[in-house]
Amino acid sequence: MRPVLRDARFDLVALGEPLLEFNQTRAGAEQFLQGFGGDTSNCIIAASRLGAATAYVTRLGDDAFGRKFLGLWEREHVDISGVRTDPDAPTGIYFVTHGDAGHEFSYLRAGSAASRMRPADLPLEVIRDAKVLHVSGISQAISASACDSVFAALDAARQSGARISYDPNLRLKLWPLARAKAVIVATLPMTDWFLPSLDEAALLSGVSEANAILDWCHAGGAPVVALKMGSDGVWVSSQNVRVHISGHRVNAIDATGAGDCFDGAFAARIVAGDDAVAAARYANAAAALATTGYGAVDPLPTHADVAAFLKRSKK
Ligand code: KDG
Repeated sequence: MRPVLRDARFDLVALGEPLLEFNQTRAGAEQFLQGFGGDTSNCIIAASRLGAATAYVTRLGDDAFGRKFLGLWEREHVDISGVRTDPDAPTGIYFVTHGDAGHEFSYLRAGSAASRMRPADLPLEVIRDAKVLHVSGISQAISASACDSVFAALDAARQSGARISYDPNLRLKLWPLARAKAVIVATLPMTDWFLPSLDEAALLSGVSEANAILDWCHAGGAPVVALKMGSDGVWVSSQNVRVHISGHRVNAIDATGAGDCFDGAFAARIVAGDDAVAAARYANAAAALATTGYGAVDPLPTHADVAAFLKRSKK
């Protein structure tokens, strides 16, 4: 039997690829605002803003964009002792454009520094010092060696007693559904908290109704699932509980990174002692606030923001 969350230097360590973000100012506009993205980086910054002790594991290019990220994580109090610089490959970037169907991502990341992550280079001392390790399907999709690195990190974290948080973040521009499904399904039994969105879980499972999706996740080996439904809230399910938490009405401007904010907030509250339902209630509010500004990182809320919002929403 694995021990309960133990003492460790970091509440949350995330592993994956940061992407410099260029976000269209409105549908059809030619102007793009520079910001920061990359699902696991968004998640770790969200957790840090909410008071968790955090560290990030990745590789950056030795370039201006990589240096921007180092400055960002320093400002956001994210430990970077697990960040390596690759002299031979660039930091990845992506563009966010907006249209009637919501936002669309276009990537310039093939051959990026993070995609050259290899198990042999992992900073295991950082990963072993985590209470929770967070990884995503994007971390696995960017290359075969990154995928191997995720599995090696999961092994190391589990052996040291860390809990595993996993967001499939299905991006079909990065890998075909059949391969994504094979890898994600193989990862499910290694997780403690599986955090998919409704759309991606429906694609992975082949069923569309929330209860059927949750059953599919548990049958695949995920003990606790938070099924993110955007403005329709979230379902939380385990062997003992299945509850729906309603969404919040906010003036949503850009949903980029809202799911990552949920993940970071969820982990921050779990290590603070919440159970999965309480953590999801909090994360649901944090994610709603994350949609009220442009970009993946700028609108991420602080604990004071979330507490005030939850108080207002009770009235
Ligand atoms: O969840 C938002 C992320 O998807 C975005 O920041 C970019 O990491 C990204 C990706 O790979 O799509």
